[in-house]
Amino acid sequence: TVPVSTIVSKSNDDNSENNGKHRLTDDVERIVQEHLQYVREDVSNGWDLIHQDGEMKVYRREVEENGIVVDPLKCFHTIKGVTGHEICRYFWEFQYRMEWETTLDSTKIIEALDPDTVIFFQLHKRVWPAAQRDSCFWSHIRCISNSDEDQPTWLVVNYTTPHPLAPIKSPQVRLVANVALICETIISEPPLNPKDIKRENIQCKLTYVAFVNPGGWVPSAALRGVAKREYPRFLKRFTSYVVEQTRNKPILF
Ligand code: H15
Repeated sequence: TVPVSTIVSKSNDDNSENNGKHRLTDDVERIVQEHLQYVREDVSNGWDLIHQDGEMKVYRREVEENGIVVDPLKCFHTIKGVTGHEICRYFWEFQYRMEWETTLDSTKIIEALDPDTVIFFQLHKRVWPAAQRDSCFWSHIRCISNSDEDQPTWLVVNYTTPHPLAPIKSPQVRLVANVALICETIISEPPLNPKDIKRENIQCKLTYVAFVNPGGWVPSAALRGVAKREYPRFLKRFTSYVVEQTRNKPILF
């Protein structure tokens, strides 16, 4: 784990005198709303099921832009014993990232915009036969309450943004991404007293969507091969990690 001192700067905007708003507030809002719409669209038309393992299903649509593979990806999974908040929290928090990420050389927070929104700079592991990539993106975590009875929906969005502390230095290539993790908590046989809910009575329904542009040409077959292997691997490893981490902890609703 890396100490909080790796945070290079707090927001330049003085959020306290600005109703908690910052320069990216409107962008964050727009992208969050787009994901909440998009998550409802089904995958019966034009999507290929590229991986299935128990409850986990990974779909993709083959799309190229100017000869560059930008295949949208949509994954569904159901995980027993954890809440949507727990899944999203472990995905968003910087301190756990290198414990479950296997595709990164490094990660750091270069700006904190508000308590729920930070800007990450990451160096990705080089994937044969492509050059190494980096990424710079805002990452936002949010809870959306649906109704008084229902459990809230939790989500995290990672969205590429430029930043003066992270200039693109050629020959370094930058990934362009729009990624969302959206989670619902299901409680089976809810006891009369919410305090009596046990981990065996909860599960998390997860949807993960990714639009990633490699930011430069990569051979199509190689990139599709990497994606087909790495996304299921990520989902399996990350969700098992959260189950392990939370097993003996109080449930975080
Ligand atoms: O979502 C994942 N990881 C987060 C947290 O590290 C970051 C991610 C992101 C990726 C790129 C840019 C910005 C943000 O949201 C899990 C990612 C799993 C990675 C699966 C491997 C993808 C392979 C295709 C990448 C293109 C590589 C080009 C050479």
